[in-house]
Amino acid sequence: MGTYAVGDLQGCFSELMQLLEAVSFNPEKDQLWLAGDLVNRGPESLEVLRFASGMGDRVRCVLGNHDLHLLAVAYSGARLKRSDTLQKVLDAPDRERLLDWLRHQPLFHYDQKLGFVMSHAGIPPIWDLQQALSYAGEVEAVLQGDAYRNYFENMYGNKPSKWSDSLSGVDRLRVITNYFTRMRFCTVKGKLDFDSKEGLDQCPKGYAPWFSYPRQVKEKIIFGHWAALEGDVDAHGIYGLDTGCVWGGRLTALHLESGERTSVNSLQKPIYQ
Ligand SMILES: [Mn+2]
Repeated sequence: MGTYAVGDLQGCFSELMQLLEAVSFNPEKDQLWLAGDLVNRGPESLEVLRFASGMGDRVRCVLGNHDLHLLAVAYSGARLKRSDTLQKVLDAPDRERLLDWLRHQPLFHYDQKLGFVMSHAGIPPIWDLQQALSYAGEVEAVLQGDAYRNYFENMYGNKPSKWSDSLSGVDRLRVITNYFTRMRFCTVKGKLDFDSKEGLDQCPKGYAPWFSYPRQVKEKIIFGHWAALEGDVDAHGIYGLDTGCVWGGRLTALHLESGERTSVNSLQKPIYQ
């Protein structure tokens, strides 16, 4: 039995099938972890959602910013952007079942036995494991409860940019969501930067990648979200798995038990050379 964690799919269903074949994935015995951003920008978001939701407990998935965007479009007044490729999901006859499955996925996954945690963007250095679990749980409870439409109406925004335990209501839920799904650079005190999406050479002054600080979570950490890193994270026990498949890069799986990585080439057109 093996556990394979795969980075941002963003609708790259064909590449996922090739990758699962490349690692000889056995759906009877193996488990597939998906680091979020299952949908959007790529061509086959609908196929990804049908596949992942049909896998039952063979799939462990965390929500990414694009997954939340899909839900916000479906459940609140959020509009599709020009670069979104979500219409097929929104028009699908099984849309309610798929969106309901997505809304019930967590922001944070912890496997005590394997000693791994996973979230889409990472974990801010200011939180320990219990805090990460508890804060993710606050958002998950709202997402899975009756007030989820209100959550999506208030989800977007960059403020507050820093955690404080005294935050409450929609501000508290928004900043927790931003840490788990949008974080790249932050300060030592956890203040988030939302301007830079590029590589480490574009780091704003006074900030650093979240994973470069001494951390309180001792488990190994899996994240996606940051394609510009190309999977290259120079921090012990931290695994960046977004290798930019939707941008013409690769789709990457990490075998958790051995640490071995396997990649397949993207079938998408490269957008930059
Ligand atoms: Mn993302």
